[in-house]
Parts: sequence; structure tokens; C-alpha cells
Amino acid sequence: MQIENNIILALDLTTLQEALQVAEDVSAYINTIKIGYPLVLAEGLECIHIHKEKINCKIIADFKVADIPETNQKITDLTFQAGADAIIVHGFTGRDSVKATFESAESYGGDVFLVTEMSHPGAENFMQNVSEDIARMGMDMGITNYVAPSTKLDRLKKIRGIVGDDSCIISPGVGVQGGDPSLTLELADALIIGRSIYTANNPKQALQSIIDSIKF
Ligand code: OMP
Repeated sequence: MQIENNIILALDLTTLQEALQVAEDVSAYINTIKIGYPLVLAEGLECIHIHKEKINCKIIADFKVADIPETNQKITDLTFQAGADAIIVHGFTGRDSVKATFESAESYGGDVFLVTEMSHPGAENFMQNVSEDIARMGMDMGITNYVAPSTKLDRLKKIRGIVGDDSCIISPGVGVQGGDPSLTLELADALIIGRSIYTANNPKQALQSIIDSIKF
């Protein structure tokens, strides 16, 4: 997946109108948008198709799929039928559940991003203990796309060490959660950024200054 400016917009707004407005504002700099539960639960799964049509972008569906294999498969099928280009799946549920999502995605020619460790403080309660195992499982399964935190660069580095330079890591937590864009991009392939862009008075300007800070 070719991610323009190495930035993915996390569009966690709850009205289609606001979401489309922000997406349009930044469309000159962004070609990959992450849509998750906030927008889909508020406005329906067709948000994916509508954004693809109006913004001409790739959509990563952030459903952090985390169920038994049969349910993971149904969720993934529906997500790709709705037009998504990629889906985010949790790894802690185990190999069979991840495999069901991976196989469904493959049948639609879509990508899977496997969550290894999360960016929020609570990830240290349980997830951190298993995140390296999750990354190793992903590599063993042939998964090439991962999610790892920008808020804990030591952890991001560990995950990079496991998945290797040929894998793609997308990294949330930049900005409001405290992660630094430039330092994160020394270890990750792309940043996932939400509030720093969509709550700004001028989202385009906010994004432009992040892009500038990465370049210099
Ligand atoms: P901001 O904190 O507003 O920039 O948004 C971050 C986005 O990344 C949100 O959509 C989160 O749901 C998502 N995210 C994390 O913040 N932490 C993670 O560990 C994983 C994700 C994700 O999978 O996208």
C-alpha cells in the first residue's frame, strides 16, 4: 500500500458530513484514510464506499477484529464487500482467528494489518506481555502489515526487530497521545493521526505543519 506523505488520517468523527469535510480538506496530501467504529456506528458501513467515491482514497477499516474464526470471517467479508482496501485485526485472539481474517481478506485481494501492541497506557496491563509473540506469529503466518505504538519507541523498535525491514508498520499515537512524528518514522513506515488533524481549526494547515516537521 503506497501511503502518501507516510500519513494515514484516522477519521474518528461521528457525522458523515464532518468526516467528508475533513477528508476533502486534506485530500491533496492524504491518500489513505482509516475509518473505524465511531463513524461506521454513527453513519453506517456505506461510509467506506462514500469516502472512496468522493475522496478517491484507500480505506483501512479499523474494526480491530477480535472474535472466533467464524465471526472474524463474516466481519471481514462484509468489510471488503463494503469496499475497504484493508482491515485491522487483533492478534491476541490467536492464530485461527487471525487466519480467518487473513484468508477472507486474501479472497477479496485486500490487506490485513495485525495489531501487535497498542499505544495507550493500559496496553501495559496485558498486551505488552504478548505483543512480541503476536508479531512472531504474524511473521510465521506470512503477514506483512503491522500496527505498533509511536508512544513507546522502545516497543516499536522491538516489534520492528521481529517483523523486519520488509514489513510495513503503521504507527498510531502521534500528537495528542504524545508520540513524535519524526522519531516514529525512523522505525515505522507510516503514522496514523486523528485528533491533531480533525480537531484543528484548519485541518489542512495542521497536516501541512506535521508534514513539514517530518521533512526537516
Ligand atoms: P489520535 O490519537 O486521535 O491521533 O487517533 C489515533 C487513532 O489510532 C485512533 O483511531 C485509534 O483508535 C487508533 N489506534 C490507537 O490510537 N492506538 C493503537 O494502538 C491502535 C490504533 C489503531 O489500530 O489504529
